[in-house]
Amino acid sequence: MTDLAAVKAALKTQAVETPSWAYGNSGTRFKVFAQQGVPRSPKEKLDDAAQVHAVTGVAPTVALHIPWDKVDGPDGYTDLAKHAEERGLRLGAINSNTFQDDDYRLGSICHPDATVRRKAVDHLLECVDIMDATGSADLKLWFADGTNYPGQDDIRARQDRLAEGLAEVYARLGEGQRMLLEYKLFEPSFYTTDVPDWGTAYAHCLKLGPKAQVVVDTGHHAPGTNIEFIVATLLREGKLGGFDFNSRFYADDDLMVGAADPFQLFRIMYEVVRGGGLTAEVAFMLDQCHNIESKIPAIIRSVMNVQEATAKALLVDRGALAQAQVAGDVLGANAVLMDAYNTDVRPLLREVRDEMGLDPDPVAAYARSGWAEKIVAERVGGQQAGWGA
Ligand code: AOS
Ligand code: ZN
Ligand code: ZN
Repeated sequence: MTDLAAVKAALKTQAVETPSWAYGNSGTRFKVFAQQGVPRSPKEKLDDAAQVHAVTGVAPTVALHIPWDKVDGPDGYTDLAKHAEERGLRLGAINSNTFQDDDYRLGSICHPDATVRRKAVDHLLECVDIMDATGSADLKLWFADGTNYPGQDDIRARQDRLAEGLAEVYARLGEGQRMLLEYKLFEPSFYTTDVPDWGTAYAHCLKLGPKAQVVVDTGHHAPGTNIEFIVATLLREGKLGGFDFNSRFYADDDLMVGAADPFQLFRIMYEVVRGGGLTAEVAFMLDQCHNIESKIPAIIRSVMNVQEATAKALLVDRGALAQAQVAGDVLGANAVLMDAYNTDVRPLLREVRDEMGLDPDPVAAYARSGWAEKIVAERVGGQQAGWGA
């Protein structure tokens, strides 16, 4: 039997972090379809994120991306953090960018030229300075580094440069700060990627120390990869720092989490629950781009999709499951898991929201709020996010 009160309590405390770049215009390399009313500044991105938190109650932090969210002045970032706080938000992970400058054609911290490596590491160190100012706990690192052709560069030397650069940044981390290393199978490099998989990320994080952990972006694996196994393993080793949630049909599609494969999301969340990962130490971040759909409603829907998968995972009758597993009852064990997955948790989540003093239907609450009309009327010349530029 599952304890419904405990399930509800867990759902009320789960926090999903939304990415600043999802609020701006983004697209593919073919076309960016500009939407009206999108934010013109980092502060306006936070204003939109506050709407998502207001209707869901579980999206209190926002990930920033530097330089897309760069602000000027000595107090720029403390001021931004204050803006967030005034709206009931906090600033979340600081995402670095070592992929947009011409200098990075052959890589950033793995580049063969030490001058370029210096520039990349300096940027990462600057991101830690920003974390000090914003109160952010996490530095999220994703490297586009890699090669396109066999022989182009020395695979092992690139790993050495990576280790050296990461170590310098790791040494700069303060108390309560972490480094979250994200892996990605391919793109933009197509022959080798310097952090292509969880094993490489894990090996570097293990060497670096306890403040270095791995990020699992759900769109960064080969088709058919058993992501929940990776999650279970990383949690077991104390190395799961967080998720970049999104959905994929083909590659790094960055579609709404839970849209393409809600069953996979459930299986992932079950391993999170099973591994005790439903705590503040695992960051549940979204990493998505909303290219053709309305952005704020899509982000609200994504947060709800994470909640639904979490609710189902929490509903798994762990006692009955363990019994069936020990008895070797293959079909029985599978049935326990499927029973939870096939439960319609929407009434439960409506109850949870009602108990939190929220509208049980966040999408409808947002539509009624008038925010969408307000931003279209007030914001002219909205900003493009970095993606799809
Ligand atoms: C890139 O493919 C990665 O998913 C990154 O996590 C992310 O989208 C980017 O760094 C935005 O900050
Ligand atoms: Zn990502
Ligand atoms: Zn990605």
